[in-house]
Amino acid sequence: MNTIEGNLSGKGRKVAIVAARFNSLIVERLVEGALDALVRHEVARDDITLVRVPGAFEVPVVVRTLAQGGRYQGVVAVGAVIRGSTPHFDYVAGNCASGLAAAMNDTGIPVGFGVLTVDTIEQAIERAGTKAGNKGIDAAMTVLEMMDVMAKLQAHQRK
Ligand code: INI
Repeated sequence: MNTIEGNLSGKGRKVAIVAARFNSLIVERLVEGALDALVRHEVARDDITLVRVPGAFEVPVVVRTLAQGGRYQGVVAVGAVIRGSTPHFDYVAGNCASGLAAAMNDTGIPVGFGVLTVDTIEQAIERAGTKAGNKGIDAAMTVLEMMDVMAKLQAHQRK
């Protein structure tokens, strides 16, 4: 039986981080977490590119462009969508989540979903480096593992 699974080393891989500026107090912690996880798993700093966009609604188009470009083996998306009193949250969070899934599924490039979709600022803080961890780290770790899975799958198909 063959088992294919990913290791967490990012050595030799190029990764982009796409970050929304909206709710920057939270998002900067997610960017730091993603960057720290990538560097501690051997992605060279020169092989990491950070792209900033206005809000979570704009993240998917940039992620898709990067994923299609052929330079990056993985993309980490970070942002924070916090529910207000109008349906705006649902449109922003919905487009962001479905757009990121579509970008990954259509291109075959792993996309880390480090975009918080929460009801309160307290919930966002909890997930940005306090009691519920840091979702930027989690998204980067997922991308590290998936980049290796995809590389191994491609090698396996050629055998
Ligand atoms: N963008 C976010 O990243 N988070 C939010 O919580 C948010 N809210 O609540 O409005 C938000 N809105 C901006 C949106 O992403 C777009 O930048 C804007 O609508 C312009 O297209």
